[in-house]
Amino acid sequence: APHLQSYKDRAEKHTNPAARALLRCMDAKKSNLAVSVDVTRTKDFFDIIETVAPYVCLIKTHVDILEDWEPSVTAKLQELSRMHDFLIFEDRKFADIGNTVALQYSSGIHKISDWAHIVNAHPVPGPSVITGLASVGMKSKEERGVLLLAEMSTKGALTTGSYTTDAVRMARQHREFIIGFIAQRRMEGIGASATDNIADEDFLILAPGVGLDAKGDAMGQQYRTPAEVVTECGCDVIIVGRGIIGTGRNIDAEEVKRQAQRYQSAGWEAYENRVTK
Ligand code: 5FU
Repeated sequence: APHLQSYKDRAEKHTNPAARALLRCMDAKKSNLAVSVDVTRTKDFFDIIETVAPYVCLIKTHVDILEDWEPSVTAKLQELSRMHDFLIFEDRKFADIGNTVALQYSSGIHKISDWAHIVNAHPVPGPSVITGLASVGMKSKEERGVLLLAEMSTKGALTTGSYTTDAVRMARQHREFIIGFIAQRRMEGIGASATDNIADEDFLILAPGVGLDAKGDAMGQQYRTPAEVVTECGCDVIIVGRGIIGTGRNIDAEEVKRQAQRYQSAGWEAYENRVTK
C-alpha cells in the first residue's frame, strides 16, 4: 500500500508529472506541510510565503480573496516557487459543467492553469468536471494535476458514504490527471471492483483541518493533529492555515516562522512513524 512506502519511492513510480514533482519535493525538503495563505493583501501574502517557503512542499492559495491582485502577483508566485522549491495549489474548488470549468481554469483575470500546478474540483457535477479541466490541464506543457474533494473537514459536511465512494470511482477512471483527493483519510481501493487494477493505485491525500492548538473555529471548521491525520489516517500532506499564519492580520514574521517549523516537524515525524522502515 502506498501509504507504507516512502514519498521518494512513490515519486519514482508515479505517472503524473505534478504528483511526481510534489512527492520529490516532499522528500527533498523533508516536508509534508502545505501552508494555506488566506490573506487579503498582496504584501501580507508574499511576506508569509517568503517566511514559510523553506519549510513547505506546497503553497495553497485562494487568489480570489486578494483585494489588490494584479497579474504580477502570480508571476512572482511562480518565481518564488522555482526559487524555494515548492508547488502551487489554487484551492478553487471547481464545481460546474465541463465547458464552464475549462473556461474558469484557463481564462478570466486569474488564468489559473498558467501558474497553479494543482487545482481541485467537487465531484458533484459528475465526470464532466474532470473532462473539462483535463481539456486544459492535459494540454499544458507544464506539470498539472487535479484533486477531487472526496471529503471536507467541516462539521455536517455532505461528503460522506456513497458520495465519497463515487468520488473515488470517478478518480480511478482518470488516474493520469486526478492525482488524489482532499480528504481526511486514505482512499485507495475504496469502491473498487474485481476488475479494477488497484495494485498500482497511488492517490495523494491532502488533508485540511489541521491544528495543534485549536479544535475548531466558530464557523464549523474542525481540526485534528498531524499525528491523527498522517500516522493514524494515512494522509500525505497536512494543510495548515490559521495554525501558522494566525488571523492573517498584523503578521508577526517570527511567530509565523516558528509555527511553520513546528508543523513541519510534527508532520514529518507523523510520516516517519507511519512508513515501513
Ligand atoms: F476542502 C477544504 C476543506 O474541507 N476544509 C478546508 O479547511 C478546504 N479547506 C481550506 O483549507 C479552507 O478553504 C482554508 O483555505 C484552509 C484551512 O484553513 P485553516 O485556517 O487551517 O482552517
